[in-house]
Amino acid sequence: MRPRTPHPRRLNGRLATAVVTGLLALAMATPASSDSVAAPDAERTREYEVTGPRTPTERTAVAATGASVDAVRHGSVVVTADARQAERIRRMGYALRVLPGPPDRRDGRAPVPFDFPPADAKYHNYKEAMAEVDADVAAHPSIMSKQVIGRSYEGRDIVAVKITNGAKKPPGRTAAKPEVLFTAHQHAREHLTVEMALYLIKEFGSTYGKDARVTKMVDERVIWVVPDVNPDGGEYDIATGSYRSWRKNRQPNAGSTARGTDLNRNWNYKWGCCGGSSGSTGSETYRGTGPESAPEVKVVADFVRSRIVGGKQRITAAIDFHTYSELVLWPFGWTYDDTAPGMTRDERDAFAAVGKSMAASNGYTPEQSSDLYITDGTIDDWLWGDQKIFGYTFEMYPSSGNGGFYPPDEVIDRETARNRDAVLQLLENADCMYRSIGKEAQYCA
Ligand code: 0X9
Ligand code: CA
Ligand code: ZN
Repeated sequence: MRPRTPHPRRLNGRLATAVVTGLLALAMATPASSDSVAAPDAERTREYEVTGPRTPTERTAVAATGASVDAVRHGSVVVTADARQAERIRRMGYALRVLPGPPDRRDGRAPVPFDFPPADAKYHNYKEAMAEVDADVAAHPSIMSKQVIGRSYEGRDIVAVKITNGAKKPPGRTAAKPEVLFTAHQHAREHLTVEMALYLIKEFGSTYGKDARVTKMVDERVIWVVPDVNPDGGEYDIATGSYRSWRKNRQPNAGSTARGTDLNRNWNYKWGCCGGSSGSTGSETYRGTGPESAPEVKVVADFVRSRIVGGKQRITAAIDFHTYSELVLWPFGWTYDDTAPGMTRDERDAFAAVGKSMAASNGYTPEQSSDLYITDGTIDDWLWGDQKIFGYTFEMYPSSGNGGFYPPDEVIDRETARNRDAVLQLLENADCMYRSIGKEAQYCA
């Protein structure tokens, strides 16, 4: 595949392409720094196993160093941390063990700029993902359409695929169809989530009219899939042919050489409230200068708000896909409490009932997100707290272990299909989430 331009908004046309190709060739010669400025050593992050923390409070304290908590086990966690964050964790009295870096899947072959290494060729880079979306939409025009809902910091299209049969109405319903949102790839290195979104689009397209459950949901719901919330981060992560374990977007930060905002700390609900994000630009969980300061978050939040029609939010339920740990998570992340202002007992129980039922089908572990550690400014807290959308976070394969962000492409088919039933369950519940706790009459009459 030809090298693609990393900054489509600012560089257009043939001359620019030639310039960029030249720059890329230079960058490839020094794989550690495909940016014009190399990241200082202090900003280099590694994955560590941290032995000791065993409670949510202890894990939240580890996260408060600015490291990202990548996996939670009994009595230990896996973190991504720079040298300073690692030292702070060490001073808390915990033992750190450096884990091997991302796997080398180049198979001894020359890297192709902005593409997955040969052994992982089944993963879709941004251009391939967009081509796949276009092909699916073109193959099923009566039930699918694509919208460009905005652009990333570097100018890449952020797209939403709408899946519904507009000619069909749910039986006995006069109200508009309930809408359900699936988002993927807030975190750059979590490439399996893009495959999850592409699987859903392909599956709904190819089994409509053949599979009864799919057909009913395409007829009676409006399904939205945003397959790539963080295209700049994703492309940066694969740009040199060696995975970079990048998490954030690629927005520069004023007065700092460290780039990027953690998109899943930038949503406008209790932003930065509770020690579940960082105000330091170098942190893996940097929350940005203000809520929705990351263009990618603003684009998706504006899209969600655009689904308020006649004063009513049409989206009732959502899943935001992440990796890894095999978890089904529900809000809130900002508090350890099960219920809080903005979450009644019945609401929490409906979240938990549908969450546990979905987890029973995919074998993930269901829990409130703060059972892991405190987070603030996450999408699921915003979806519920601000929009009253039943928003879940799925942490996909693998369950734990190093290299968790880079499973080989051989697992894509199995691990995306694994969530088919859970996704259908959420769609089937989306007209009345309270049916799951036997309170349909009370809430959904
Ligand atoms: O920290 C995160 O954003 C998620 N984990 S990840 O390894 N994919 O970065 C977990 C978020 C859990 N909290 C909420 N969903 N609120
Ligand atoms: Ca492979
Ligand atoms: Zn994530």
